[in-house]
Amino acid sequence: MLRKVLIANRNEIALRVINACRELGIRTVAVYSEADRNSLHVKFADEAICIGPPRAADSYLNVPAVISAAEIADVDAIHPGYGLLSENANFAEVCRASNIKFIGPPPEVTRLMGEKEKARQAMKDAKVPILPGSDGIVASEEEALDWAQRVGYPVILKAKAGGGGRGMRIVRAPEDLPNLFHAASTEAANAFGNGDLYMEKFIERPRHIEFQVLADEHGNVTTLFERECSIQRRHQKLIEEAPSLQVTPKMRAEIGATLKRCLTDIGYQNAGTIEFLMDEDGSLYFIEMNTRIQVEHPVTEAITGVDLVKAQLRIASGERLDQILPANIEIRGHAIECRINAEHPDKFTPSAGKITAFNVPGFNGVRVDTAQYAEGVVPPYYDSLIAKLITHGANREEAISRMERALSQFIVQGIHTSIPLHQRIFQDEDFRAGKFDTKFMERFLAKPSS
Ligand code: MV4
Repeated sequence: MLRKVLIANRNEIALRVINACRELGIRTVAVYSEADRNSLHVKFADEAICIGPPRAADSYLNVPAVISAAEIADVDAIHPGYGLLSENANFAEVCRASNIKFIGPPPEVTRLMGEKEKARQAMKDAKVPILPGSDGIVASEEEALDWAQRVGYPVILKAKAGGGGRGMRIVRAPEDLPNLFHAASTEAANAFGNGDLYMEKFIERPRHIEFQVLADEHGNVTTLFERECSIQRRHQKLIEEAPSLQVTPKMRAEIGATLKRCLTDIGYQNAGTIEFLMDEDGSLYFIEMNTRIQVEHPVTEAITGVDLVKAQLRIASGERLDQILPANIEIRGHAIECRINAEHPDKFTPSAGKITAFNVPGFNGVRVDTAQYAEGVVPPYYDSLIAKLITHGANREEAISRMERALSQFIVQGIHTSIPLHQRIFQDEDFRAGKFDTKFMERFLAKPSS
């Protein structure tokens, strides 16, 4: 087992990793920025090291500072959490060169999945369904016009180095393509330092469905079913659930078996998520892979009983999946997560400041992952997530009714939060009926009553 782990992250996920380490008897080292001196991850870790000024670029993203802290504290591994350095292959390489275990896949695999058109090709080779589109990069407008004609409009141009919706343009007609090609390429070059684009058939109202996987370091891979993440605004997920009502047991088994083969071939290790779009006919198509633990991992934990972060730590210690997981994992009930953000209710702008009152709900089937507390401060430098509220029930109805009760008992004063927005979404007929896609929030926010 690992002896001592540095957590290169902050907020609820840092605390989540500390708790998993504690259960495994692993010592923990927190790192923190000057803005996070009074954060709970600092208080609850065995040791804590300040790594720089508030801005993430000067602290949590500062590779030499993080590595120096790891060397000073003499850790044998680093858990990157999500965001920040979690999908940075160069960081994983520096860890390797410094003899520190990076808790995640090998840098080569992270790099492959970071190049979206290469990931697409790797999935295609393994018979994972992908959308019709270009073979690799579209090098010019002319090539793009050629591919678009073959694929059929509408198409979507995406950045090879992309993610989060930047460098993406929908093209509905050939006459619009030249301008959109340049716009997407320029945006991608500015955002990612690489303007290369690839192309896919555009799905108008997709659902976002993703599969959780775990892989050990001995070539064993298992899938832990799917999450439905279509309730999102501006590429930020608001509500996630597991399982998806749209995925049949047959699809689940087929996709699971295909992913298992694919990730074994690729040499995947540790936790990962494979994102799919579901079209109007209910077919699933791979779009990208995330090589990290995700924000919404607790809904999978709720329905499988597997502690994914403990599994990550045990995998990184060299344990085999058959030592970590029970022989037969089945889906138990239904789980939903609300991301509680510190944000202004109308403008959705961040609402930083001091929390004056804080009551966390509890009772059967309710989990709250948070690093906030009364009299604590939400700094303006980082993302606005202040808590994840997860409910679990025998079925979706029970998970929903537990969520409604828990939301009503979640009290946060001093800053604005998304709790009222979540309460309104849970009253929506379409949401309650499971009738939604990635355009749901646009329609919902346009309704006069919402
Ligand atoms: C798409 C798509 C429709 N068709 N690809 C947005 C972020 C990036 N991860 C992929 N995205 C999309 N790719 C094709 N071929 C629609 C989106 C999309 C989306 C996807 C998942 C969740 C929310 C979304 C919101 C807008 C657009």
